Amino acid sequence: MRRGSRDAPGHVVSSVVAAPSTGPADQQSSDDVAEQPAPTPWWRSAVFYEIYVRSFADGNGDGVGDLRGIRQRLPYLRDLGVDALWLTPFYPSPMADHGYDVADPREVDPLFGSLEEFDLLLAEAAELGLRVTVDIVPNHTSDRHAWFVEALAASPGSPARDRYLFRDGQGDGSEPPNNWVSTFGGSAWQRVPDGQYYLHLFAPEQPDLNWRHPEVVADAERTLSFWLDRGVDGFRIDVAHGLFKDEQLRDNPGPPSTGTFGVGAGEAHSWNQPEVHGIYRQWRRLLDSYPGDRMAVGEIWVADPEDVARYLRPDELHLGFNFHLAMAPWDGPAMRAALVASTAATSRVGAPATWVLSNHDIVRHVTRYGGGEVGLRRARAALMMLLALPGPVYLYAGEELGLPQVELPDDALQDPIWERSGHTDRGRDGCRVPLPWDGSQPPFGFSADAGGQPWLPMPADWAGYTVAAQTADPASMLEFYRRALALRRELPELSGSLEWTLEPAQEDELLSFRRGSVQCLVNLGTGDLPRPAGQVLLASFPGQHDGLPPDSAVWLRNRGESAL
Ligand code: TEU
Repeated sequence: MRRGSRDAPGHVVSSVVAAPSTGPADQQSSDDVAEQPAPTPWWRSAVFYEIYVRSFADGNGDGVGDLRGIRQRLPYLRDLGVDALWLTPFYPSPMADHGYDVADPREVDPLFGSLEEFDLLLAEAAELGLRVTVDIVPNHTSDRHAWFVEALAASPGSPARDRYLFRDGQGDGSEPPNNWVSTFGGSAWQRVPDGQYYLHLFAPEQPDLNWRHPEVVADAERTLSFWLDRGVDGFRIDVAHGLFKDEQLRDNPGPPSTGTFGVGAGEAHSWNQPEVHGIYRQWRRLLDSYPGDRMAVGEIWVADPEDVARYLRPDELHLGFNFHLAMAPWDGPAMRAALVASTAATSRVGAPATWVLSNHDIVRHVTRYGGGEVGLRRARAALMMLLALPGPVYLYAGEELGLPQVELPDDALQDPIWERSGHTDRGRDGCRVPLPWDGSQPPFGFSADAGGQPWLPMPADWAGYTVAAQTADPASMLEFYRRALALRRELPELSGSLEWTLEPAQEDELLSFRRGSVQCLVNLGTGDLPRPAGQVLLASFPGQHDGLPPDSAVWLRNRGESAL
């Protein structure tokens, strides 16, 4: 069942001075029509919105977000001005990693709803012009998946064990098969009663699949087809850089890369194996066999931008999150280096860079950029930078409200990282606190039943962050996001290629680039900077200002006549 068209009415936007007519060239001759280039696929410039399902909106009052809650908030998402949604896993799961431990990839966990509810969500989203993409988790299953239950019951060397990576221990058998460590802390190997070990690059409840097994390959394609047949517009591929491991499972040459934005040479044998590209070529053929420009974005946590670009070749994935910028500090040279390296690498394979600043795994960028008023100011400027760049953008639910990272009490923490790190790493719950919708006290309208305790405690002082409190307040983060998203949609100039308008030597404090007649300037410094001539289309700072204040951004319409 394929859903309706995308011609649903867009949201009402403020009127913007239209791009100046180019005169007769506006009128297309029949020759022009014949030479019309193929339309640009929607995903190359879309604004996606990540919904961490359990934290967005709770439609049945049990304290956990669900599909019904999302359905109820679809008009809010239409009015925000995003183009597409990314729903994190809502499949049957014991929730050891809150849904990224999937027990059945072709069903809906009753905690979140049902397949019927999902179909309703798809149809209602299409009526509002919203596309829907879903997560696929191919690297591993839950330890409650039927395959793994069968593997545990089987004996060493049996075919059932070959769908996963079971190995005998080293030495007298009591040492793990190699030196690999879990992303969540501790060894990546779990011993089972008969003495064998199985690999889990994440939690022990997430056994890694053996992607050299044909049934594993076939089952993943069955899952893709299942959701494509239901009408999804695409996928976010979890751990896209995983799947294949070194065939001999050799020791990794060095320690895991820390403080960077992805795996590096130290983990050369456990991630980013060349065989993975063959899978994505198969998946691309499958996606392209469906109408409607279905797409896939890879979560490719790989440090080298050239490595990431290999996943984005024309016959592989459409998009890959750019974590280089996401992990850059609020610093001109660092951000420019990330922007230049990423756009250069992806453009060499004809793909756009996919910009993101927050998601359900990393500290919310309002806090990363300093928190408080400074963090909010910088987050506004960062949004304007992202929306002015060529390529699609992924927003993370709650960033439009200016939500900060939350310091949760120890007894509230549920991320497996907290336990597996021996209580040294507080994990990711702080960026997953449920969204505040209205009211003056927790759960701030998150749950249909005000009595429902949200699955993570919400700060008592969040009344000012609620959607209701920010709606119609021209100074609020929410109304700023709405204006910026509407303007990006209305500005035809924001479709050309990127041109830097300042030499690197001047980049210490100022990022400045141009797309057509729109110039974007971001002041990452601590003092006012002069502002070039031009019509101010949008500013991240309130009120009138001759220059460009610290931690702020502006979009100007000019022709580039004026150097700084
Ligand atoms: O994350 C994959 C992954 O590599 C991240 O764990 C990342 O390395 C780390 O969080 C950086 O801080 C995906 C999902 O996004 C994550 O929520 C899951 O826990 C993980 O896969 C396992 O499925």
